[in-house]
This record gives sequence, C-alpha cells and structure tokens, in this order.
Amino acid sequence: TAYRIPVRMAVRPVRLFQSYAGHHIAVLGLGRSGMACAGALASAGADVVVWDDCEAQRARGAAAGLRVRQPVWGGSSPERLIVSPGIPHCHPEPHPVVADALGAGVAVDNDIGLFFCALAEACKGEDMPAVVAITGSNGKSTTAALLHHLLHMSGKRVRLVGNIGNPVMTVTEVTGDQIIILELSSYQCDLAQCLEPDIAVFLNFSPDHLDRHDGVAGYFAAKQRMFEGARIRAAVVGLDQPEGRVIAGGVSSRLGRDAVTGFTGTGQVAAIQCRESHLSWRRNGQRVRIDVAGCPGLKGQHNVLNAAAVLAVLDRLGARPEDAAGDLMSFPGLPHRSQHVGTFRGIAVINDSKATNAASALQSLRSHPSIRWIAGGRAKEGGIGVLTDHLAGIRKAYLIGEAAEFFAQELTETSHEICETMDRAVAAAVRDAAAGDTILLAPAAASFDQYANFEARGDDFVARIRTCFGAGGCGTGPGQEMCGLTTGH
Ligand code: UMA
Repeated sequence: TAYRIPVRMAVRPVRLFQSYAGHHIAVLGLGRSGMACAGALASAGADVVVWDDCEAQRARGAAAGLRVRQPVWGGSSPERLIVSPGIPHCHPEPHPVVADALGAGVAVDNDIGLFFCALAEACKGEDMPAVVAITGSNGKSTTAALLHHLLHMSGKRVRLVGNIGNPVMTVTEVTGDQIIILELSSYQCDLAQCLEPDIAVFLNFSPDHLDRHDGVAGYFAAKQRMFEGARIRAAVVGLDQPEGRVIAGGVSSRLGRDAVTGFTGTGQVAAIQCRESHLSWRRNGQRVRIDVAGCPGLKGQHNVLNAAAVLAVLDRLGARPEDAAGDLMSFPGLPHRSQHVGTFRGIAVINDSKATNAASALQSLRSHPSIRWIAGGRAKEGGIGVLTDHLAGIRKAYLIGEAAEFFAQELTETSHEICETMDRAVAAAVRDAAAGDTILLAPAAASFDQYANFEARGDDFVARIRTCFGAGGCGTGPGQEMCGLTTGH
C-alpha cells in the first residue's frame, strides 16, 4: 500500500537463545511466559529446571517434557533465575525462591531481559529487527494491536508480543526486515536486566499495581526504565500527565528534541493535538488532519490518543501516517477493551473487562450515554475515588465481587445495587435497561477474586448477555423472569 515502509533486502534468519546452550537456568512460574521461556531455552540446548507453586502447573510443565524441581542454590545449581511477571521479586515481598536466589548472588531476570540480551548477542548489532516497545497505564494492548494491524496491512513482517498475551520468547528467530512490537507492563519493565527498544512509546499514567512497586514512585520508575536504554532512537510520548513530560524531557536531553514526538488531548505543546475524534499534526511545515470518528475499533477519546501514538510510530519508521488513515477503519479493536458486544432492542452492550482500574473505567464512562454500569472485583488502591466527579451519565451501578460494598460506599449520589456476581448483575441491568441505554462492564477492579483473569470475566459477561437477550424478551415484559433463571450458576 501507499505507506509501505522501506524494506531492507537482507533477510537472513537469525536464531535466538543459542548462546544459552549448556547454561543452567531456572524458570519460576509456568503460566504463559514461563512455559514459552522454558521451551525456548530447552530447544536452544540450555539445561532448564522449572518450578511453579501450583501443582497443576507443575504437572503441565512435566507433561511438556520440562524438568520440574524447586531450584536450590549453591554448587552446580542454576546460574540464572527467570521470574514470571506475576510473581513478586521485591514488593510487597519477594517470592521465597527469588529471595533465596538473590541471597545466593544468582542473576535474576525475566523473559524480556533475556530476549533483549539474546537479540543483541545473536545479531551482534547488525541487521537487527526494529523493536517498538509500548507502555503506559492504559491502552497498551489496543495501541500495540493497532500498530500491528497497520504494519501488517502495509505488507511488513511484524510480530506482536509481550503483555498482550503472546510471550516474547515465542520469537525464537528474527530477520533484519522485521518489526517486533512489544507491549510491556510495569512488572516486565521493572525486572528486565536488558531493556533496549529502538522506539519506545509512553501512553499515559495513572496509579496501578502499587503493591508491586511500593507505591506510585516505584510504579513510575519501572515504566521510566523503558526509555533509558542505549539503543533507543525515538520516543513517542503522551504529554497530558507530568510523568509523560518528565520522560519526554529525559529523552530530549539525552538525544535531542527531535527524538521525541509528543501527543496531547489537553492542549499541551505537542506535535500531535487530539480533539474529540480528530487528530491534527504538524509535519514538514504542513498540518495533517485525521478523523477517526467512523473507526469501529477506536471508539472514545482515549482511542484517538492511542491512534496518535501509533501514527507517530509509523512516522518514525519512515511511513507517511496520513496514508494509513484508510486502514484505521478496518481495525476491529480488541475483545474486552471497549468491545461493542451488540445492540439488543436499542440497548448497546459494551465489554470493557480490561478496565481493571478507575482511570481506565473513566475512559469508558465518558464514552457512552445513559449507562447501566457493572463494576467491582478486587479493588485497587484508591478504589473509585477519582470517578466521583464523572458519575452523572450513570443511570445505575450494579456491583460485583469483593469490592461491591466498598464501591457502594463511594457511590453516595448514584443509584446502585449490590449484585455480588456477574449473573445477577447482568440480569438486573437487562431488567432495568431501556432503548438508548448502554450496559457497560467496566469493573475498575481486578478480576482475581472471582475469575482467572480479565478475559474470563469478559467472556462470562458476554455469554450471560447473549443468554439473557437470546432467551427472548429480557428487559421487557414476560422474558424478565426467564433472564434471571437462565443466567444463574
Ligand atoms: N505463580 C507461582 N507463585 C506465585 C504466583 C504465581 O508459582 O506466587 C505461578 C502461577 O501458578 C502460574 C504462573 O505463576 O502458573 C503465572 O505467571 P504470571 O502471573 O506471570 O502469568 P503468565 O501466564 O505468565 O502471564 C504473564 C502476564 N501476567 C501478568 O503479568 C500477571 C500476562 O499479562 C502476559 O500476557 C503474559 O505473561 C505473556 O507475556 C497479563 C496481565 O494481567 C495480561 N498483565 C497485567 C496487566 O495488564 O495489568 C500486568
């Protein structure tokens, strides 16, 4: 397509992780990242031992042919420990295996650090794929997926890995013409011993995961690490919070002002200005305007900012972002992120299960009218305090999970009902909703009190909505009772 990025012809594939052959490495955690990490290292000839506190996961590791044993340190023990992102290495307190490893002077890293190390080692600085790393408190996955979509549409060889759900160590071979998009959480940034993206993106900042970072300063410091590598050549930064401006200032002072592309939705001085559904851009002395209003996967002001970040990355990769405008339309969006489940009898249903904190839920609450809001789960620090001034559009809240009582206390002026579970919340919201309303799942809380993860919570919501409306007549007339029955556990 017109925004095809210049492609280099040298495409000799390079295998990663070969330098770990014969090394003795322990992997802690056998979820997605741990399994991929152990598998890639074992295939490369490393001597791998794995451990997980959960018996079922250990059985999974053994079934995959991995050597399962709680690592002990000293003598011929592993020289390196790779820790999964969900396992604390420092705060609120280190996992005992990590504490022992650190006490014994063992190198502790994660899959991200290992990947960057392996990339530098295997490519020796030549013919390396470009790595675009994306972080921020909210919108990382949508931004990463949109960038992947546009690069894919332009014919580029591209991989999408990291916090989005595809572990980075599924990339076991690279070519110099590839672009690797890496979504990074604060957990992943915090522990990575090597963090060397070529282009680094910071979307926005709001407190999250504070227990793991000993507070907001630690959370910010973890994210800042992504902008401190020696290879970084450009940063794309949301400037609407002081944290973004600090990051931009740091990169500018090291690499010069031209290395930063800033974007804003609040009128800061920045290369890209976002207002309602428009983004406007100063580029080569001209103003380029793009309107994302009709893009089904980019609803809400927050997604205009996400699109701005993506187009800025395209620009940094040598493309003309305005040429990509057409492909923004075909971006379907991601499940569980402002996902339009459907409109049933005039009632719009939105699944934003990924809104696991108040700041993220706020974006959803701002984007829809007349809301029947399903919220709750395991509360984050600060609860929903920041939402207090933004509750006018809510017709009623339906509260679930551990946080239900706590959220109810904060919703003094807003009609609410404690439902405890998703089945009851959906049934009640459908019972109350009328045409023109929006039933919105935007929990402002983690899912772990009732679900394995936010995906399982979103799937449950969608299934119950479908059952409810599909049962024929929920929300109006006689179908109401049927809804309650068909959605029970
Ligand atoms: N475990 C222990 N001991 C513990 C805690 C956990 O042994 O004390 C074991 C569990 O039994 C389980 C494994 O560790 O088998 C789970 O590890 P994990 O929580 O790191 O999960 P993974 O499946 O490896 O997924 C991780 C990321 N999870 C977290 O950061 C919590 C995924 O991000 C990521 O997609 C995946 O690696 C691939 O890179 C998810 C996430 O929730 C989406 N991220 C957070 C967020 O977005 O807010 C940061």
